[in-house]
Amino acid sequence: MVRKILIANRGEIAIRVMRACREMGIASVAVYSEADREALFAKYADEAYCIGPPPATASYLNIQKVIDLAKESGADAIHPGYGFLAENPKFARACEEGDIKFIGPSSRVLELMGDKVTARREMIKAGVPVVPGTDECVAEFGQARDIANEIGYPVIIKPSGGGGGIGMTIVANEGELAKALESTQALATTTFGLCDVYIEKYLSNPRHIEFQLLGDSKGNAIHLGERECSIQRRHQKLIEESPSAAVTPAMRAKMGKVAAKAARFVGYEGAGTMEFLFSDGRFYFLEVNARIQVEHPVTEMVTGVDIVKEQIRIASDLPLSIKQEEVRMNGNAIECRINAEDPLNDFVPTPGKIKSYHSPGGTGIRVDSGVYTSYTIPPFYDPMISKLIVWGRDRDEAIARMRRALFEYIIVGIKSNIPFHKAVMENPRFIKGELGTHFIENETTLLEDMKRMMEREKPLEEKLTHPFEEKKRIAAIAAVAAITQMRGHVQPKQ
Ligand code: MV4
Repeated sequence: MVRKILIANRGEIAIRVMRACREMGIASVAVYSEADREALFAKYADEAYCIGPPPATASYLNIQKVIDLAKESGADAIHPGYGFLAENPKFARACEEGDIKFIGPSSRVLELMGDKVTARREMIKAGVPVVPGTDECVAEFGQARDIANEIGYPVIIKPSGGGGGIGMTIVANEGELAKALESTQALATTTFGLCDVYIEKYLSNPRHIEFQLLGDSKGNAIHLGERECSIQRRHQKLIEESPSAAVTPAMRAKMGKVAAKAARFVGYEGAGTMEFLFSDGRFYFLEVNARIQVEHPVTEMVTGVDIVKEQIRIASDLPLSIKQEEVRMNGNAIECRINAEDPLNDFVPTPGKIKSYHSPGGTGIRVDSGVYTSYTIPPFYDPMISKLIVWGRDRDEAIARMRRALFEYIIVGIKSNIPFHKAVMENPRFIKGELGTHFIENETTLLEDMKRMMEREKPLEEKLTHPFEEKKRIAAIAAVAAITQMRGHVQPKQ
C-alpha cells in the first residue's frame, strides 16, 4: 500500500482525496500556490508546501516542481485530481521515471485516450458503438466532402487534440464545409499544436450520459452505472445525476458491459469515465475521461463505493474491492455545482470574500467544499465554491431534497448560481426528466424564474446581512424554508 500521497491539486477535490487518505491511514501532502495560502485544503493536509506564484502555469502545472516536492516530502505517490496535470501523459511519464506512483492510468493509456482519433479507433476495435464518422484524421477537403456526403449533414468537425467541447465546428451543408475545415484546423494548431481534426455526424439535442469505470492492475474492470450530465452551459456541467432517467436496467447492463470490456481491452488502470451521446434510444461513444471527475459523488451516493479509495487501492496493486455482481444501484443522487458566478449577468465569475457561510445538512445531503466563512475566493482558478449532492429513494425525493437544501444554503458576500439551481429544480421538464444538452438554451423562462425567485426572497436579505447574529440568520433560513412550502411544490406522496 502507498504510504504518503502528494495531492497535485487544490480546492474541494484536494480535500476529497485527503479524506480518503485519512480513512486509509495514509499521510497527505498538499502543494499550494501563493494565492491558496489560506485555502482549507492547505490546512487540512498533514504537510503543506508552497509551490509558486498564483498563475497555474507557475504553480499547479509546474511538473518539475511537483515531482521535486514529492521527493523532498517523501511521498511515494501523487494524486492529480481533475484538471491541471490529471491527464497529462508527460506528467505521468515523469512520475513513472521518477519512481513515484501516478494515481491514474499509465502514460501509454493517457496518450492513447488523449488523442481523440486514436481513442475512437481503439473503441471501434473494442466493439464500442461510435457516432458515424471518420476513423482517420481528415486533412483534405475532398476527404471531408466524401465522408460528409456519406454520413449526411449536419456534421461536426472536432480537433483530435481537444476534448470537452473546445474548438468544435458544426457544419450545416457542403457550402460551409471548406471554410469550417480550414478554421477548425487552424484553431486546432494554435490551441493544441496539432492540426489533426476528425468528422462525425452531428446529433442535434442528445443527452450526455457517461459510465463510471474502475480497472485494476490484475486485469479486472467493472462499471458503476451511469451519470447523466446534460445540464451544461458552454461545456461547463452544472447539474449531474445518477442514474439517468433515460436508461433502463437492461440498457445499463448492456452498455456497462461493453464499456468495462473496452477498459480491459486498452489495459485501463484506475478510475475513468466513458462518455456517450444518447439519442433515440442509442448510445454513441464520444471520449474517455482518464481521471476522477468532478461529478463522481453522485455515483458514490447510489453505489456506496468510495471511488477515490479504489483509485488508491489500484495504485497500490491491490484488486478492486468489489465485483461487478456485487454492484447495486440504490435510489437517485443529484449534484449541483455551486459556483461563484452571477446567473443574472451571463454567469460572469464573481470571486471575492465570503462574509457569511451556512451549508445545508440533514438526511441524504453531502457538501464537498473547500471554503469557510471569511475565506476569499481567488480570481485565478475556476470559480467553483462547492458541490451540493443529495440522495433520495427515487428521483422525486432527490429533487425535493435538493430544493430544500438549496433554500438552506446561505452564502453572503459574493453572488452564486444558487438561484439558477433553484429555478431548474422547479422546471417542469427537468422534473419530468426530459433533458438534453441544449436544455439551458431551450428553457427560455429560466432567467425570469430566477428573477421571480430572488424577488420573493428580497424581504429576507436584510436578515441575511447580519452575518454575526446567529439567531437572525437561523430565523431567515426558517422563513425561506417556509416560503418553499407555501409554494405548494411539495406534495406529500399517497
Ligand atoms: C457532439 C455533439 C453532437 N454530435 N458530437 C460537447 C462536449 C464534447 N465532449 C463533445 N460535445 C459534443 N459532441 C456529435 N457527433 C454535441 C456536442 C455538444 C456541443 C457541441 C458544440 C457546441 C455545443 C455543444 C453542447 C453540448 C454538446
